[in-house]
Amino acid sequence: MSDTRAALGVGMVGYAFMGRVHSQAWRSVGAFFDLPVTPVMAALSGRSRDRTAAAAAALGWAAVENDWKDLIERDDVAIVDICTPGDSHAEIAIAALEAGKHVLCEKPLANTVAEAEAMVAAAERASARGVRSMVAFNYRRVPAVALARRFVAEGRLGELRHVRAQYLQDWIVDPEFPLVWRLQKDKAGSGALGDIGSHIVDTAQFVTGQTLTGVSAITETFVKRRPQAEESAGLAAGAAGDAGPTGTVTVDDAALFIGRLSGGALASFEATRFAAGRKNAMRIEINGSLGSLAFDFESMNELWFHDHTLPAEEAGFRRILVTEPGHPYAGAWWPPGHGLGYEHTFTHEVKDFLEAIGTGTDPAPSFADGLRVQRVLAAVEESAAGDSRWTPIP
Ligand code: SOE
Repeated sequence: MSDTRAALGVGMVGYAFMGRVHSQAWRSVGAFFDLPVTPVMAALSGRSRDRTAAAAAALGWAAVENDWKDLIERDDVAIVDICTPGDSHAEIAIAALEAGKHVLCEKPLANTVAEAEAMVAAAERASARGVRSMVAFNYRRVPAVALARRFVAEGRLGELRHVRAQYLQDWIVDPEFPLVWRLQKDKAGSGALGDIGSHIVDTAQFVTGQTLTGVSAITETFVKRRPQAEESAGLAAGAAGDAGPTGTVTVDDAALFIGRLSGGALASFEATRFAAGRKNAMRIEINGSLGSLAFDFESMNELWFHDHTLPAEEAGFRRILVTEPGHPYAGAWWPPGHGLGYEHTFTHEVKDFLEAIGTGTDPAPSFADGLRVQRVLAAVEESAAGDSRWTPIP
């Protein structure tokens, strides 16, 4: 049977970790979800001609561009997927939106609030013309996290009192780990705060339906200098004035902050790349007047629920295996108990993005949601720089 759905060409910028996992999502989404439009992997853009060609062949992209400006001008590209470091998000997203292309942009939305505000303005202008945009907070698309939001929205937890969120990694505990772009402020905008702290801020706001109204924060850079990385040696020398074998780490290694949510709950956040032994432990626990929820991405198919309305003798956290057909996204995949992984959250992300495009609606999280997270990140940095004083979030 011929496919009568509109085919939408995708052009992706960047082919490192995020480019690879987004490619997996574009390749798989049509096989598992019934979509109003069909994505076609039209072109991949990267600065190195040879490495981009090799990545395109490996990841399934039909053509190659070596300048994103050429990519967004292609007639066979209707969607631009931005998988680059944060310092190029604003420039590429605004140009793509103004060229009438739908935009999916990796998190955090930008490296500054000003950039994020400009992106939101461009997104609102584009939306008026039917051009859609979304920021890639993929953890919203973990079935267990989406189920947690459903439980909170249904009132199963009652009045929310506490949100306790952590994002724990350990990939730079070794002081000899090189000075890669994620450790340089002019490329990444911030360190653990923006890279992984942005995820737990968005997840906390997504699950609770509330927004942070103020924070008090501390940050630390444990390892101040690192060996130059091949990718950044030139940049570090230029940007940080570092010549020679080592360069200055210009971002936070860890950020800890407390906050108050708009519904009155108290929140605590910890984002660190120095939690030795924790590989990708994105965790959230929510305590309410009627019960609690707990999630750990390292056991991503499980959601723990404590129903406080039960008699104490039979209450307690019970494990929900979030693999039933009635659970968010899970029914599209395998029979109960078989489970999903990190990559599936990106397939869910592009599925929701394509559905929004196909039905003429604005997807979530929007660039405005991304700006809201950016304002929290900026308040954390302002508080940490100012003796951790309480810093309201506009
Ligand atoms: C950091 O190492 C990182 O790759 C983040 O950039 C991603 O957003 C997160 O999903 C996994 O960890």
